[in-house]
Amino acid sequence: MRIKEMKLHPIAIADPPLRSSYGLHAPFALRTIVELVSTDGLTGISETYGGDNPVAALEAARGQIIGADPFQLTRLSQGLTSGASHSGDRTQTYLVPGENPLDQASRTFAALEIACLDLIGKAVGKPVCDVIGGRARDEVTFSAYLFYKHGGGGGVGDDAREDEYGEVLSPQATVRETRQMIDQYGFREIKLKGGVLDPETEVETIRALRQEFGTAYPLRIDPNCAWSVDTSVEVGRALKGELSGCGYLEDPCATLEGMAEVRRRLLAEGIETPLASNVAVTCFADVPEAKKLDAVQIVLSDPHYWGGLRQVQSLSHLCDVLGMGLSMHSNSHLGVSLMAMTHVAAASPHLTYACDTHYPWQTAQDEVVVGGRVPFSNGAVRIPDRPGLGVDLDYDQLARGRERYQKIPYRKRDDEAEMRRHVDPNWKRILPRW
Ligand code: GKR
Ligand code: MG
Repeated sequence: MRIKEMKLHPIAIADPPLRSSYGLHAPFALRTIVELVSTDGLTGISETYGGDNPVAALEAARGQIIGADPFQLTRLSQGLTSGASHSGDRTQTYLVPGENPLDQASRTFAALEIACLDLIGKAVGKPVCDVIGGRARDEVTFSAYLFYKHGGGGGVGDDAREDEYGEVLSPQATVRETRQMIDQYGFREIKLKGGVLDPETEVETIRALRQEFGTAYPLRIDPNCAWSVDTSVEVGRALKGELSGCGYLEDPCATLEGMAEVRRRLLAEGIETPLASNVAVTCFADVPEAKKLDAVQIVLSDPHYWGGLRQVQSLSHLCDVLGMGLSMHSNSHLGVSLMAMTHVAAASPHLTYACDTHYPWQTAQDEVVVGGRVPFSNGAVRIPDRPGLGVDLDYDQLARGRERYQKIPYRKRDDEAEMRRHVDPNWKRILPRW
């Protein structure tokens, strides 16, 4: 079996005005759907980052993927990543990968690897998680991923979506948002994207969530480096009880050194809340350093930027060996990504935290998989009893996504510019802000 064709589908999907320390989500998120067609007439699919740069990087790999044997992933990876090294500003890496050659190469390879694994699964009649070594679990749990947000459901004009959650800019509104999301999806763990309101209000939000949902729902907060070391320690102290158990404090401040200091100071006060990261740790080379400094106790994996499903499995093993925990990060995405995340989480035994997902923020109108939205039951997605990723493309929906992409001016994510356009003309991302 050889790959004879690669089709790239840049699409745009409505995205609500979610806030984070990066700024504001634009009314549309950009994604790219990849199709690899084999000489046997099978098609493997994947979903990855959208916009000009990711599409150009995939285009540049066309010569290496056409004619390739989808089973020979090691060679493909060598071809795409050799010579690339990590550089650039880590606090931005997963938003704007363009400046970091290894990040971009890992992402390009990941998109191709996932489509190859879907193809292999279809060729041998097995689900992807069983192709990559077999599953440790049949279903994967996800967390309620809460955002402070402005009013609006995302999209514009004919593509404007219903505002399911309304404006959420206070602790009370966040409790309402959480209740609504949990009622709909059955999530059993909760993550709040912080770094938006002042830290006292965010502490109050976490306390309100604890009061409403009780200790059975582990809580996490992730301000994406918006706090200084001192503020991170203060929040860690204030939320000592709330973030204990299976909770964690994610990227409270920038850099491994900053995180290490927060950890030292919290431990000195007897506070063992683990620190998690998808900003200070974004590649394998960061992991030993994070361990040595005791800066990070839980790494957030992500098949889209850690170099595919098998690299996430390697990361799972590495974290296990080093005595570190493993969770999973997400960005705005549709069902193809959700299934790739589900398959790899099922086949990564050490991944014990409920994975992040932005899925509740997208709608059926934008979904590109046949049958519409991927179902959740009790906050979990089951591995479908079907070969490959277990989802097929709805070509009418895909065409709508492509048309939407053509209509809009956005070609890369820029939350800071969006914030200036809609909320505050002088807004800048300042680290630390508090
Ligand atoms: O969607 O605004 C967002 C998030 O802040 C996202 O960009 C981050 O990648 O969810 C992410 C995180 O955990 O840092
Ligand atoms: Mg994070």
